[in-house]
Order: sequence, then structure tokens, then C-alpha cells
Amino acid sequence: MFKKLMTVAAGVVLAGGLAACGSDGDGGSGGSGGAGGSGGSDEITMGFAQVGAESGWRTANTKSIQASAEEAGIDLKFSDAQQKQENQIKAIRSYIQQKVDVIAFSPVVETGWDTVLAEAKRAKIPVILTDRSVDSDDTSLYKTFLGSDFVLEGEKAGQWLVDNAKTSDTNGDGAIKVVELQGTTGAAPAIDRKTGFEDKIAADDTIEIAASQTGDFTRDGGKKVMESFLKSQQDIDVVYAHNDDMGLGAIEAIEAAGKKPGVDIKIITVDAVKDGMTALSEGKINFIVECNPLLGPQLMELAKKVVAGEEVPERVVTEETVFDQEQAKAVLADRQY
Ligand code: GZL
Repeated sequence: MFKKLMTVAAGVVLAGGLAACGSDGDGGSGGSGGAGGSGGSDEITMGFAQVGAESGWRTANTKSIQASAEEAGIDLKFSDAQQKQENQIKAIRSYIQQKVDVIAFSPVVETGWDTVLAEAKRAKIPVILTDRSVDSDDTSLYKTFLGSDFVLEGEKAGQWLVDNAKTSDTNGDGAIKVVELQGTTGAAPAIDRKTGFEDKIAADDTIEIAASQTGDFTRDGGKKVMESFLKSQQDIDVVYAHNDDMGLGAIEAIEAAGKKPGVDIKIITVDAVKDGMTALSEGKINFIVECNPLLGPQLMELAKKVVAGEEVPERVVTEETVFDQEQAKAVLADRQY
């Protein structure tokens, strides 16, 4: 959970637009691979340490960052950590050695960053957190956070279930049994989406989370955990998946068990990527809370301000909405990711 008092800047409406990316984004250091630093020109060099390529959301997020760097004339060095914190730390250290002008990253988990961020601070390289936050007492280690309010996303998911409790009691026994597919253990979205969801369902004591386990934000992880829940739990009414990809994996497991997803077992997810919205429009998912991955344009604007030594808000929260099945049908054709 974001440690500081959240001074939520005015909601930011992120421009859409996903263009073909310039740099490689396959884990190598992308971009034009300048000699590090701005090399005397006024071109900004950014080192970006990405979490990985674990989900449709992450793919859209990477494309947005790479396309926006190109549009902004920022030389982007890009790395993919395959969801391993040690790889992100290595990438940040390499950016420090290359004397980039600014470092940005999405911390795969909330803790364990103070040492490497203190190294960046000593090297006088500003750091921007995007997408996920860190749980550190030393807020001088980064300039700003750009991303979503994950607690609010969890609250939106929980509120939908409270508002739709009657139709979610799929076996009519008066109790609403929920199984939860958590995101990556220790990741801000996993911690906060759980917190927000639990806060809201506490209003209805017929709703109970009977089992909860990480599927690591991947489709395969969601499928495997759902298979085990279908064996260990009787009368599951609802799946709450912390992202679409795990929800899509759960759909595969539910169908393999001869049940109808969205009907026999209701499904609530977060993200609203194309595959999730397609399943929602087909009635296999019942509700999706949007999490906007298009952070690129805002990130590049913040980077220019930070490098120029200008003041920036402590936190820039993206604006997001929610979708039911009818709303998904109406917008599916126009979705950019
Ligand atoms: C949320 C982001 C999460 C997405 C997942 O901002 O960190 O990570 O919800 C992704 O799809 O893997």
C-alpha cells in the first residue's frame, strides 16, 4: 500500500494510441542504445526496468512506453526482468553505470528496493515509479508514482458482488462462496486488490472467500489454481481474479470441469484487456474493473519535467472505469489493447 499520504493529483486521462514499437523490448536494452547519459545533446536517455511479459496488460504497457519514448524523442533503454526482482535490480544498476538521465520501473514486488534506489540517488539519477509502488519509508528515493489506485479497483470488484449477491448465489444455498486468484505474491496490485475487495464484501456476511492462492498474474497460473480449487472446494459460486489473464485460465478449467463460466460460476476480473473484454461480451466473465496500461505518454511528460528539475506531483493516478457484459459489447470494437 502506498505508504505516504496519497496526494492524489487530479485524475489523469491518458491518451490512448499504441503504435508499432521502435525498440526491441525482448529483454535486451532497447532504444537507440546511446552511450548513456545525454551524450552532450539535449536528448534524454531513460532506463526502463519492466516487470516482464506475464500478461496482456503488461504487453500493452510495454508498447505504450516504447511508442511514447519514440514520440517524445527520448532514448529508451529497456529491460524485461521475467518477473524476477533480482533482474530488475541488475537492470537499474546497469542504468546507473550507463549514467542515464532518468530511471523508471514497475517494481515487481513492494519491498527490497531501498539499497538500489539509494545507489541511484547517490548517482544523482532521478527515479520514477510506474504502475506498481514500493513500500518504503524513504520517499526521497523516487520523484513520483504514476499508476492506478489498486485498493479502489478491489473495492469496485467487491461492490459489484455485494450489489449482485442474489444472482451470484449460483447454487441457491444462501451462501456466496468465493475463490480468489491472487496476483504475484508481494506485488502492490495483489496486496491492494485483495484489501479493497475484502473491505467491500464485509458488508454482506453471506459472502465468504473460501480459498485464495496466487496464480502469479498468468493465464497458466490461473488455470492450475482453479483446477485445484474445483477439486478441493464444493459449490463455488464466484471467482475473483486479480487480472484478466488468470480469469481466462480459470474459464479453461471451469469448462474442462463441464461447468459454464459466467453462469454456473460467476467471474470478476481486473484489467479489461481485449481477451478479457471478449470473454465478458460472450458472457463467460460477469464484471471487469479496468486498469489502464497506457502510461507511456504521461511517463514521458513526467520524465522531461523531472530531468529539467521541475516540481512534479508525488502521485499521478490514472482514470479508469468498469465494464459489465452489455458495456463490453458496446466498446469491444474500439478497444486499443
Ligand atoms: C497492474 C499491473 C498488473 C496487471 C496484471 O497495474 O501491475 O500486472 O493487473 C499485470 O495483468 O501482470
